[in-house]
Amino acid sequence: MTATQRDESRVPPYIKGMSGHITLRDDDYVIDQNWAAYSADEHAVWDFLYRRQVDILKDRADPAMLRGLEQLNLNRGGIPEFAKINVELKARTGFEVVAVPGLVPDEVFFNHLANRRFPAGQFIRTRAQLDYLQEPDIFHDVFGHVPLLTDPVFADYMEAYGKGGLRAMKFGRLKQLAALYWYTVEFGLIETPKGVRIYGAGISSSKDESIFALDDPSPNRIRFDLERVMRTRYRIDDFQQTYFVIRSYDELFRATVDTDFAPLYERLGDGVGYGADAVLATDGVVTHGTQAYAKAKKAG
Ligand code: HBI
Ligand code: FE
Repeated sequence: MTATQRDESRVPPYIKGMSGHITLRDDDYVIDQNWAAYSADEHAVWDFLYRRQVDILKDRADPAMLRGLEQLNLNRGGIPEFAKINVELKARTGFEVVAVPGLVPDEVFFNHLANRRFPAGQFIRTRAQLDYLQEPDIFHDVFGHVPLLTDPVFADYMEAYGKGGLRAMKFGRLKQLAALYWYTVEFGLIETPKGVRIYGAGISSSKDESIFALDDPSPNRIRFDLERVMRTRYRIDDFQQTYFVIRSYDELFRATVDTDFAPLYERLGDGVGYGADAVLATDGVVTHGTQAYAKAKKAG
């Protein structure tokens, strides 16, 4: 029987398309977390990574992220059980964490976010990958991304991003929208009364980049501007050469809802013109980096 003929009463209520009609999406990549199957050593890897990061982040992460860790009891020890996280998370912002095998196609990813579902990797890295892995594992996703989903405004931004992603696909502007995700959700910094702090999951789940992003003189730190970010190339293989600093999650959310993306996508064309290390005369420069780290790596 094809997906369209599948008995609609069996389709879980949450699989609704953007317009509210049921899309028989049997490719949403959602799997059972199968929490009971994690080994004692996998729980121990989570505990090691958790304790190491929370120690580094206590004066480096945005307090909203640290609050989220507590509110969701991610500090309880062992790999968190999504069913337990979701009781608290849904009550706060309507978000829920769903388990997926790893990276999912962009459209599937956007659709989940648009429906307030965060797709988190079900697997955890091995001890050989403690300091770096390319694919998002459960530590990157649940320690890095999920705590901030307890913040109502950030949750609004993530839903708006998901809806924007589905729209960007229609305009063929995925690259520019991916740059927005990269420089905010993955590698974003935020201004706080106590100074610049980390909120991007790619930083907060990384031992070394949690220090580099705030302390090192090498990278640029530039005030967030939506169009500037969407025009900027980024690194997927190493520390970022530029970090963008927002003043609040409201600034981020407003940027997505107050922008008419059709003319912006027209203006953007299909390039991402600025280099990862660019500093423009129009930039709000917080730190003009030395790029010493990137230069040394290139020379190496
Ligand atoms: N899939 N599971 C998962 N997690 C991600 O962060 C993710 C993804 N697919 C695509 C993707 N991110 C990026 O291309 C976003 O910019 C869309
Ligand atoms: Fe991520």
